Amino acid sequence: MDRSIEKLIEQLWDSYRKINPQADQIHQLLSDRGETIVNDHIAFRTFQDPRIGIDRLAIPFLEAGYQAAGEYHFEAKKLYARHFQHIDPVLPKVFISELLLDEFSGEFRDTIQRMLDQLPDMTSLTQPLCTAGRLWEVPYADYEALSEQSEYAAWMAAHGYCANHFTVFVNALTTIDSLQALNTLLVNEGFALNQEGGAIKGSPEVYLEQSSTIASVVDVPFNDGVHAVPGCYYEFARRYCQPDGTLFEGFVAKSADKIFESTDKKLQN
Ligand code: OOG
Ligand code: NI
Repeated sequence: MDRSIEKLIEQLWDSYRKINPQADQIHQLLSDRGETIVNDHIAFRTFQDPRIGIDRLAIPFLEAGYQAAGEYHFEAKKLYARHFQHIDPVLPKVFISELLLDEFSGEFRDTIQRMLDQLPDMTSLTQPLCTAGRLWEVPYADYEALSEQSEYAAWMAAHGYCANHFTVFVNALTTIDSLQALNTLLVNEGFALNQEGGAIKGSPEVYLEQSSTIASVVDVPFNDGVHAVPGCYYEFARRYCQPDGTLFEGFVAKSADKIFESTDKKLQN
């Protein structure tokens, strides 16, 4: 197998754990029980633009042999997403979404445009886009204005390119036999879960159950100083076999719609 993809994933994990302390804490909690954590998927966010869209973010994964699989539409949130998977089951799936800029107008669109105008010449970018961090400067007032119409846009404005979340593959746990049991353990240990639409999104009938923490708050530099905003979260997924006996490898739009809200300000206490 191409080792550079494993290096990239390690690098993404290293940056992610630095801004989401929940990741290490949950790993510790599970490894203290003797568990080995398997990562189900990694997620990235972006804006729909030829320079930085899904196709661009997917490049290192496609080069490593990943293939495009499902696609998902989120009308109310004005998002489109695709997932990519590799025949080597050791490699996590990759879920990439993009904000449909054409569906916005006026001040909102102008604010995003001011960020995109600062993009470097993307052909000169020496690292994969998914590790590039934030490629623009932004005033906190713009972050706040964006969040009124799209929490996703505000999150992108603040953080740019990094893994938005990693995901524990619950099927691979040996001491915890359901997502409900894992959720109970996490809540008892003091982790706050995203309760939008119920802590567990999905069901065995759609072959996927998911839950997630509420994003950790991080200090982010804006033009006018540092502000604390929601950063990254941790997700937990349990997959079920389909009638043909194969494990469901896709995502469920109705559930994903609520998982996106793990970074919403409204969930912060
Ligand atoms: C992605 C939310 C959806 C899933 O597994 O359904 C998702 C995001 O928050 O960027 O990760
Ligand atoms: Ni996810």
